[in-house]
Amino acid sequence: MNIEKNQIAQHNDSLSSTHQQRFNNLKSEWSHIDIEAIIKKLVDFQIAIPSWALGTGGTRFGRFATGGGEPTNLEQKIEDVGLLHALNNSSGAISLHIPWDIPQNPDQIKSLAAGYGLKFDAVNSNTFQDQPGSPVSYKFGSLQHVDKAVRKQAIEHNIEVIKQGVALGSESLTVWLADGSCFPGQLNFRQAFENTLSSLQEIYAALPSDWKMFVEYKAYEPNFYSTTVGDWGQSLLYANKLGDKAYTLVDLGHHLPNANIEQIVSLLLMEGKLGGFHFNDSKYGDDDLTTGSIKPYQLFLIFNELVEGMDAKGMDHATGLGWMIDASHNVKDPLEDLLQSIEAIMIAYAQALLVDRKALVAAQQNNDVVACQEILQHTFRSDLRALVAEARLRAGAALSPLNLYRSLACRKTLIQQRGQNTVATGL
Ligand SMILES: [Mn+2]
Repeated sequence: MNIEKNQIAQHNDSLSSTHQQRFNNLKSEWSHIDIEAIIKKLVDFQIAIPSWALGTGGTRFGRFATGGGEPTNLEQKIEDVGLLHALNNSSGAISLHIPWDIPQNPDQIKSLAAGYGLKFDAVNSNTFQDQPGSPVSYKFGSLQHVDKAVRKQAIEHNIEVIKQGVALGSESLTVWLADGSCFPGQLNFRQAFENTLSSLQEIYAALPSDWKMFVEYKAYEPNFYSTTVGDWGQSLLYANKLGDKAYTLVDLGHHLPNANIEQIVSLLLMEGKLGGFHFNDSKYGDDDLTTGSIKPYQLFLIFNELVEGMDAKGMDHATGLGWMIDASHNVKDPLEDLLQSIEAIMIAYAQALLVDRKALVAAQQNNDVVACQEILQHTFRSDLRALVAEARLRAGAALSPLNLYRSLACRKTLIQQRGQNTVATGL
């Protein structure tokens, strides 16, 4: 379904006076800050939506239908991301997963996406599942496999994904490997690393000159004893050995409990090796919950390091890194969940932009630990929702995307158009 401009305008009109009051209060509270410059950064900031997050997710115990009207093909997935982008103007890209989303006619898909103002973010390969009819199996790994024929199949798949991405105007490949082992002794760690590295080198050689390769790490699952790209150190080893076009990708849920992710992103940025970011939230493991739903302070602290580190390198916040949501929605309407995630990301970004950097540096130099904490928590505890809403308003999007989505009964329309029992490809 499409949302018309007049529907957004009508919604914004109905909230206008309350919003203006809140925004004016905020402006006077932050009158020492160039608020227009902050709004411009918020308008420019875009977070890619993965094609696999538009349907209901499941766990290994099962999958429950939550709403109906799920997209059943790539065109409908693009339509859903277009709907999100119309509502919030912050979801201007889609990230495809091959082979779940192989475009039959790339030019047609490209122009469909462009019609919604969407670009194609990183393309994602899949060597964590066997596809029907595959001659060899990934049961014991893909790029790390002891059998050269399995490695070859996985390498060729990744090169095929690059070709699909080139046709769509994508500029990066994300490689996440399920490779690892479930039991001690199952793998020779060094051989698994070396096989993986030489396989990645073959894929790297097929990258177009203006492309990036993101090497995503994950501490455990589906393998439970070792993972061959298990943490940021291992990812950085691969990225450094591969070359300038290879970067580490940080997924918030892919760490052991209590890892200091803000420190990880700071050091990766320092090394010029942070390439992309996957947002989600978790309480225990890779829970893939709505971003900001469990640990909003951690999200802010990460953004604080991202902004500080990118500014130190003179990087453009909007284009310097690949930003994407990587979550799964078991009990919520996927589109509502994504709207909540984007809102949380934009608020954390806004909070990070408002940190008084000069005062923080001075407090750090004076070892004034109390002041350091006060400076960070001052912005974290400030309500910046009106600032984020103002950025949306300026960009022609909705002051309250979730409320508009609900009042227009978008899910009901999608069910009418697509049916109740549709199932999207994905996790
Ligand atoms: Mn991820």
